[in-house]
Amino acid sequence: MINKEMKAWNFPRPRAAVITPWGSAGVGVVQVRGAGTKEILQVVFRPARADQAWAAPQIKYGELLDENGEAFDEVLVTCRDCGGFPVAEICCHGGPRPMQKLLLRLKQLGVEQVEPEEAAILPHPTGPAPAIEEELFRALASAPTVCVIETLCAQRQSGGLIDVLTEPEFPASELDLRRLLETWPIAQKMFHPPRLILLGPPNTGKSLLANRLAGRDISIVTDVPGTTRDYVTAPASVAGWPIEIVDTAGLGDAVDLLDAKAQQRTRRETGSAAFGLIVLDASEPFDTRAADFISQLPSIPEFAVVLNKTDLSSAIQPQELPDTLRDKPCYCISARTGEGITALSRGLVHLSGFERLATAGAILFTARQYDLLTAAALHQHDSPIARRFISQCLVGNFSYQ
Ligand SMILES: Nc1nc2c(ncn2[C@@H]2O[C@H](COP(=O)(O)OP(=O)(O)OP(=O)(O)O)[C@@H](O)[C@H]2O)c(=O)[nH]1
Ligand SMILES: [Mg+2]
Repeated sequence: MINKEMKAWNFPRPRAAVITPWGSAGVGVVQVRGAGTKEILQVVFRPARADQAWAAPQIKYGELLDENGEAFDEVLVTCRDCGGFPVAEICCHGGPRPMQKLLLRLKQLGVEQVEPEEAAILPHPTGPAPAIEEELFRALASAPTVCVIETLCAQRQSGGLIDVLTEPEFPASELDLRRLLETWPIAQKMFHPPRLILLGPPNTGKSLLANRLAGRDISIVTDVPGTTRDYVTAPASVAGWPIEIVDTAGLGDAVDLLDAKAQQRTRRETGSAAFGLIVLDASEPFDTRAADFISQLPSIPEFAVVLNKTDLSSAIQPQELPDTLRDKPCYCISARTGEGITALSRGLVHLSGFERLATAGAILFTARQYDLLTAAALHQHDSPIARRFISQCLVGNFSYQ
């Protein structure tokens, strides 16, 4: 419902977005912005001290009010000016209920709810934000891990993508464009995490290792061989990079129909994995189970070997591994104590390709950028048309005119 009072305000309509994750938490933040935001606050928010006008960066403490003027949450509110528009942030108590109630109230007042990605894009002080900055804010809003955030923020700093594309001399050669284009296949993984499959004979510690890498209990761990049946997947941050962990049923001679079916699933999942870890129990000499497993190893694009349980007496050394595994990177770890996990995590960052992003400087982070710079690379690097594609990549729409 948009009332008469609101119609008098200077539209565009105010918009609201929840900018913290849903779920139980200490605090949940709802952003409200656009013309009319301050008037909306006057309706839904009663400050504890009513005598103050809004002055950024002031934080006001007070209550949220429902349609009957009844208080339903105590909140902190900030309101600042951003590119000519007020932007308010209302810090509610955590848990979905107060935020849902606030959003409902805002909807009654004609406030449109938008996705958090949209909330991240604040009006640019000198007109519309250049396309690439808009993309940067959108990407940041969905960045899954700390290294992704750092990599994206670096694109605004010296040596980052914006800096490189705005250099008058860029591209000095076709190679400059090619180098940027080569970052895209890996940069895409920041938003589509590669799958890491844990494979091994039963009872070697795959599930305990999966829990370690994920930083939480995703899989059941017992000393009974054949504990994991259905494979278990979970997003994880490995040394700050996003990787999807896939814990699987142990492979070897199936002991019954259920085990055979579980192993079938393990093999099927291997097909969608970008890379893998072969987890072996270093505390036991190679037995027929391990040999059977290695002889039937499913094919994976890239993998490393993990000798687990180094906290127990070691029966296998890396140099004793069979030929099929000996030329692969090998990590001696204890999933129980955590020993060797840091080195393994670094190895996974290398195997996943993320390592190259950490040192790449400028990278491409959207398909639009990739398409436009590919188009530029199809022309002579310093031709006017190539430069127009590059300028379009920075600022907005391109036309051949
Ligand atoms: N001492 C020691 N025990 C470990 C280690 N890793 C795993 N274990 C133990 O080994 C047993 C099997 O661990 P799981 O993680 O369930 O092994 P799994 O490979 O997932 O087993 P399946 O699902 O049956 O294939 C459990 O008793 C774990 O506590 C380790 O690093 N050190
Ligand atoms: Mg398991």
